[in-house]
Amino acid sequence: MLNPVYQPLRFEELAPEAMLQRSRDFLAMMARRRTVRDYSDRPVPREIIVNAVRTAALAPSGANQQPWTFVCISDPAIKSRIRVAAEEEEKTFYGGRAGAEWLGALRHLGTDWEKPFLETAPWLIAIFGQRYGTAPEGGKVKHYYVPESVGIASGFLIAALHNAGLATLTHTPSPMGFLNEICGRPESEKAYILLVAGYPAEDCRVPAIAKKTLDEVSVWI
Ligand code: IYR
Repeated sequence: MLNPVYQPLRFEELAPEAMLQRSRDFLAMMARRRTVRDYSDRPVPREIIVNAVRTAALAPSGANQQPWTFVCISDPAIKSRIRVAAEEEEKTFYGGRAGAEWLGALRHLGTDWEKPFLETAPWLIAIFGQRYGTAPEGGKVKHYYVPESVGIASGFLIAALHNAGLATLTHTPSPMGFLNEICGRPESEKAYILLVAGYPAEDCRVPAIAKKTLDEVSVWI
């Protein structure tokens, strides 16, 4: 066994009351998050996106390989290309490729093939998973638990953006292969989510849907 190098854990212990209060405050803050599909074109300072991506990049990952690339897009020309390509896929998807069962499952969300938010919102973050890495001498490095790692990092990113006062949408045009070409990412990377971030439009409305209750989502043994 190799001898790993260790360092002290800088654990910050909280008083029990502070723990409770913080857990309640975080729950209340996250409970206000809604997926938003209608965006304002108000600009959002780059540093907020930078800090959110830095937060996402702190996520745990398989073998600490951090198998992700966040492509942060604010260039209107690139957003426009993404909208055109995504809508092309979505037209086919809603036109029948999805199948009746899938389209039925989406009906209560009121989504369709049109994705104006891909141009309106100030930021798009294309989240790529690195199926494998490249060794310094060239050659492939196997990556482990890539979808799980990217999913966790995406959760961190969404929470960080919400905490900063921004609305987000986890958009998943399918298939997403066009993002490799537009974002200039190699074949070794796979797009998982196209995250939209910005301020909601003034008159933004969201579907009247609810989350499952604690009893519905958990078992305590
Ligand atoms: N990608 C399509 C369809 C879609 C699929 C699921 I699953 C959703 O939760 C929402 C939408 C779209 O973005 O419209």
